[in-house]
Amino acid sequence: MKKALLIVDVQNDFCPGGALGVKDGDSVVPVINSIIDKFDIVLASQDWHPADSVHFEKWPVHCVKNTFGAEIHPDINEEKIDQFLLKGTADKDDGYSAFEATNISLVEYLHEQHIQNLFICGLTTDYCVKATALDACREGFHTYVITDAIAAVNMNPGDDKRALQEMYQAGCILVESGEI
Ligand code: VGL
Ligand code: ZN
Repeated sequence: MKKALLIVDVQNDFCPGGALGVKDGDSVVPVINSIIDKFDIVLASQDWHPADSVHFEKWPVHCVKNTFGAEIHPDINEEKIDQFLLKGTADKDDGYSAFEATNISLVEYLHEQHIQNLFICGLTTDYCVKATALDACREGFHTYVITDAIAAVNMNPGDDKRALQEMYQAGCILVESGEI
């Protein structure tokens, strides 16, 4: 069965020093690089907001399209990415899930490529990774969440653990990178 890696939002603004930098955000990068060659297809989503998005009523301004903060972390080799997914592009919604990408239909793309197994990693555990993983389960993909290649906002302590529990209960399979 073909498998794809979906790297969610490993962008400068979610890494330490960024506008919405999360603790250990950049620690996912070497883990991702250690597994990136094991997949038939590699996808990367990018939070890609208009500067006037209503999203910024909830969050500090981050990942404004075509800015440095919205670029993928420089240590991820973009040549290995087959398809980019731009999301959060509307000015009126959050667009947390990569399945809400507006440049392509992710579901149609995965079906065309005959992908059944979808491995998800990246940022952030409690928002975009979670929303993407829940959508993937709902769409019927065998959905794996790579637990040592994700990092959380943790607005409230324990949000990361609750998010993992929610993904597990929805049918996601939790794996470590070494098991792939
Ligand atoms: C995200 C907060 C706001 C994420 C995006 O990528 O998880 N979190 N926008
Ligand atoms: Zn955002």
